[in-house]
Amino acid sequence: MIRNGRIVTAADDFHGDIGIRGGRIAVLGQALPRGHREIDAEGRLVTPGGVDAHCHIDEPPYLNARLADDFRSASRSAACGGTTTFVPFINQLKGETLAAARDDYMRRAAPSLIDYGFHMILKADEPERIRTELPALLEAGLRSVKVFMTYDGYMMDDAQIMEIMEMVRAVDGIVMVHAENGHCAHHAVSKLHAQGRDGLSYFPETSPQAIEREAVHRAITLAELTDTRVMIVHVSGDEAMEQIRWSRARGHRTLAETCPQYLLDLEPHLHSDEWETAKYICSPPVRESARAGDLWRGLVQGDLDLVSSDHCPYRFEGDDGKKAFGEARLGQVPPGLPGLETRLPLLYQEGVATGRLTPQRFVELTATRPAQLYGLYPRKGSLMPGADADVVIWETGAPRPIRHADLHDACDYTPYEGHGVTAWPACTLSRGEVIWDAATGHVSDAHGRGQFIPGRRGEP
Ligand code: DUC
Ligand code: ZN
Ligand code: ZN
Repeated sequence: MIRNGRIVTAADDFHGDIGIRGGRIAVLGQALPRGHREIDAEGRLVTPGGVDAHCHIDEPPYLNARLADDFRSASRSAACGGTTTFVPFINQLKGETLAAARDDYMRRAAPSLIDYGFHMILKADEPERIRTELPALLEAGLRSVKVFMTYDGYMMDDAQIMEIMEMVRAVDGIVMVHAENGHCAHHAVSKLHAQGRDGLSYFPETSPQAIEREAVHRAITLAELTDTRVMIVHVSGDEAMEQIRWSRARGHRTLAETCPQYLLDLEPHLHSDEWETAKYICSPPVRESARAGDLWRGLVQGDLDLVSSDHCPYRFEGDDGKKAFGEARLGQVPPGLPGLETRLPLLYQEGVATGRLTPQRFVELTATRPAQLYGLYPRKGSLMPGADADVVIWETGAPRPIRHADLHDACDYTPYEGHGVTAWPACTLSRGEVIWDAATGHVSDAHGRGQFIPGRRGEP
């Protein structure tokens, strides 16, 4: 029994108790009878566990660069940050069948502490394999794939993307699109190199908003032509968002995601050519326009559906992370920021504590909507009777600085070092089990208790 909390869901905000039985929510009410175990939530916020629908875990190395987190460390870190379900990517090895890649990721995920689903990243260089193998995987339950409009080996042409959209449409799944025009980005990098302007401070010039805006427009158009649900992932600025608004006004069901790194004002960290800048390099780049707050307005108005982390944990030190290629120059730094554990506290701080978002909208963006879109609702992202008892009890109070030393991932830095937050998960429950207790600093070591949750077909 979770007693006397301020219970916030995507719809409600009330004081009461939550009764849990057999790992599920049994009852919500007031003055409920005593439980076998009582958790005092007096004066505390209680929300559904977070659902992080975009994170990179244990993916194959990119040249010398290697992600620091496997499913053990990533799930531990997620739990301590209030996330009880994540949906990482299956990323196929060269020559591997798509089914073998899926089976491989099911094995890799076995030590997870929290529940999980999967999306699949599709690569450009094996169109025949996609053509022949993807329909069977979709039939077997895969609900979402990610395609890229940039990156060597990943960048697809429009026809290939349309073909994939048609396959995914057959199961009413979602095509996630990394929307940056790779041709334009390549051209910008070559030109900057030729001019000797290849320090890290030129990174924003390699992919300005126009490069994202054009790709978003194209992705939306391809989705319209194939009548497919498209998710524009990691929307970084107002220009991409304008395209999403435009397509919705025309009646299309375009979906969109952003991430904390695009909502906070990180762009000033890109002004130096020193290695330190590498800690803030992700694709698309963080934007100067974040200061204007347009993406926040998009979250309030519903132009954006969800906030994911895009956790991509390359270490800063060592020769297998941000410094893998040895030089602090354009094109030599693998893009990606860690953020699984900080996603919810940062969004709470910058959204709820500042008054930009209601607590309900915070829950909707970070738990309910991602669960709905990827077919995990109402088991996940909800506190309704029958749902999995995935619950976060929050501690709120004076600002506490984020310190990497206090986090639980396997990375060696956080881009948010020193950022003050006034809310932090005091206790995280997954299917009724306490997996994180901040009072004792204890994280469950029951690795392997996490379960694969198959995505249901279509939207609820
Ligand atoms: N961009 C991506 O597309 N993937 C991982 C990290 C990043 O910055
Ligand atoms: Zn991407
Ligand atoms: Zn990503």
